[in-house]
Amino acid sequence: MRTRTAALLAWSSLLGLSQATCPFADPATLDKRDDSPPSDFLDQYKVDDSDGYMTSDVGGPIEDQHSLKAGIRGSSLLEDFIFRQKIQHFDHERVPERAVHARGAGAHGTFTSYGDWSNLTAASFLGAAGKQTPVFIRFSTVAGSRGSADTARDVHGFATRFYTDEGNFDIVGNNIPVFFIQDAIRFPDLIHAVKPRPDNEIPQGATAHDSAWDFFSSQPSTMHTLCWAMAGYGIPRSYRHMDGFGVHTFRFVKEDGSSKLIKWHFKTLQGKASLVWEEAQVLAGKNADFHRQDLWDAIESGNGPSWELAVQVVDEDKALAFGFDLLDPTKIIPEEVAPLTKLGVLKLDRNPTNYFAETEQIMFQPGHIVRGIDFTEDPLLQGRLFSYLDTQLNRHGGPNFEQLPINMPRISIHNNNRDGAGQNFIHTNIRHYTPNTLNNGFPLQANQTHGRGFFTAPGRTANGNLVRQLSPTFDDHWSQPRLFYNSLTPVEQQFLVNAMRFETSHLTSAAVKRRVLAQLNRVSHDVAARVAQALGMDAPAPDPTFYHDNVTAGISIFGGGGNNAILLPTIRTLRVGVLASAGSDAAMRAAAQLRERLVADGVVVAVVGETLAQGVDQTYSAADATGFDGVVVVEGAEGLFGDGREATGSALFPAGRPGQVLLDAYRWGKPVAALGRGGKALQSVGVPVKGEGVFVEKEVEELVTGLEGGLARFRVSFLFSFGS
Ligand code: HDE
Repeated sequence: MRTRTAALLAWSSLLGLSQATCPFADPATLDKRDDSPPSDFLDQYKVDDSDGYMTSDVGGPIEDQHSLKAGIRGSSLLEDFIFRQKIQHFDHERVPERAVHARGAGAHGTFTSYGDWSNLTAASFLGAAGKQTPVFIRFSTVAGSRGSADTARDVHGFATRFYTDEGNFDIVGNNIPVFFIQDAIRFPDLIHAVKPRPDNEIPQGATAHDSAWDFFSSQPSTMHTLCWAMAGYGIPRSYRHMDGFGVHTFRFVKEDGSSKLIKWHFKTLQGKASLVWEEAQVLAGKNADFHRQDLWDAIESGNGPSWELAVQVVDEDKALAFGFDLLDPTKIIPEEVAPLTKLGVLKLDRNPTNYFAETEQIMFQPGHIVRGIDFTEDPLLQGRLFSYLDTQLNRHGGPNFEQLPINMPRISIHNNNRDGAGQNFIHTNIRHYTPNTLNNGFPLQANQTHGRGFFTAPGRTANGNLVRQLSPTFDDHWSQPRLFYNSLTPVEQQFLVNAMRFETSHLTSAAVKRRVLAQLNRVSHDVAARVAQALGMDAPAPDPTFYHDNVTAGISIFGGGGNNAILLPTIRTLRVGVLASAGSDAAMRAAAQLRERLVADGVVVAVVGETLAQGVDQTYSAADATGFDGVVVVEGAEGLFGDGREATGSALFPAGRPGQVLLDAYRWGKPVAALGRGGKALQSVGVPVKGEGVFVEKEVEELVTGLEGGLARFRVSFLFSFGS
């Protein structure tokens, strides 16, 4: 049984805390860091309880199932140190949840650089082809609290830590490349507006309420991010099916000090895909853990997700060259203006061992930066550099949060920061000040030319009068939302309109509704008119100042449907429900055959039956279309479907469940299929057997070909009755 003491001993020796072994003690070794991490740095902290006696926190063996009492029916005693310690520890189990992004899930992985990128940056983790760096990514929603549903419509956090050999580097990004506001000082207002009402704490993790849209419509810088969030980007199919973005413009700095402006992108190698809104709402009740479960299962099955890390690179003197300001975080740089350079690939392959110790305690900061990368003057970024450090102090209760195992850099730490609550290190240097002579000047100062130190891009300048205002180059809030809207396919535009209709239908204030329509109308009269129709209000007259017909690449999630659908690069890990009948041998044989065939292609199969008989994974009473990316009815099960309302074959599930699963899958645009006489089930619930995304075949092989093609087109190319 590994003890905490042993772990701490291993830790301090790994970190070279003894001055005798400190790599900085001998100047000859200054640039030769040999702190190569063990295969899993966190292993040394893991506590294995698979044998041995229970102990108190200070190590003595104990029993802790009964408190100490004065007499068998008497009062408990204050002297019961076992009781006090156990209850006290429990009372302090929670730390404050994140003020935003409280709900999330994370995993470990590795980044591998495609090349030596010293032509762009001095960052060492990008310094050689094949160079590997451990990473941890935490995905999240923003508004909901820690126990909220994964599928709330929201911007999603995409925070990545690189444990580089020159210190930790975090890209604390989102799955949407722009943000609601342009100056950090407005962040508390934004979050107060979107969070639940202060009187009744309603609604949880949702923006369909007056205060959110009161703020959005009074603060038009929100329009661009709102459009992304109302399109499929707000309800991704999984964390694995979304891109990530650094949002702000940053800088790459080379060894010689020259710098360029960059934007970070993480491009999903699973393909982009989104849920549909009704499905997301149903999921919030049926499986609030849908996204964390998906990520966990994919990694456990050896199908961990990957992203390519890419940058758009722009010359320093081009910050204002494209008709907007690169310091404005509400703007994308269209890919036509600055193409993506793919720097490397990042793969997640290990789930956390302990959610709290890893996912909850990882403390990201945009200020965790490494040599070769630098900030810009983006006023949102500048404010974040304060906020994240401050929030970590609040969550941890002291300044030593970087010493938590998940936050520890994978290289040794040497500085004169001392003490504080929870200090884990035993510093041996008694001359903990600089300059000193009594410790031979150590630790030395590292900079651009000595010790591969961090340095600020030497070309950066600042001057000007002190002003409390935003630059007028941040003023256009409507051209880019329109660019976004123009770049969606008609089905996706409808998706966005439907989302706006849903949200604004919840508003009670007529003034807010009118202001929302006025803002939408500056983006698109078409959108404003369609939303106004649902609200029963008159559409405002066109407001064409910012109207244009430009489009840009990379916006559409699903593509145009049919042959123009954007295909997913892989259907591995997508889930197919095989609707069978435990009472029919033919159905169970066909289900087994289908399972074998689909599993061979990496598809996850769940066979559904009336009872958990051999070969059945789920009952009809537990199964739901939300759990599947595609659904098949096999021959022999058709008798269970009745007319979609009546249960005809069994009293083991609520009336109409099989038909409900099938119909929901179809309504939500998922491919549905039937084998042989199973086609009757489609007819009995009103699914057109020749409809788009519907595959009725006699042979398993043909059915699998059709169904897998449908899965790759990821449903929305089939979306029909979706409004207008
Ligand atoms: Fe955050 N944000 N944020 N944010 N943010 C936090 O930090 C904040 C912003 C983002 O998985 C908090 O550790 C301010 C933009 C992610 O642990 C807090 C402003 C982007 C995460 C905070 C912003 C983000 C956070 C809450 C406006 C995308 C979760 C807990 C200036 C580029 C990280 C914490 C994780 C978390 C402040 C705006 C992304 C309160 C003041 C823009 C992914 O410090």
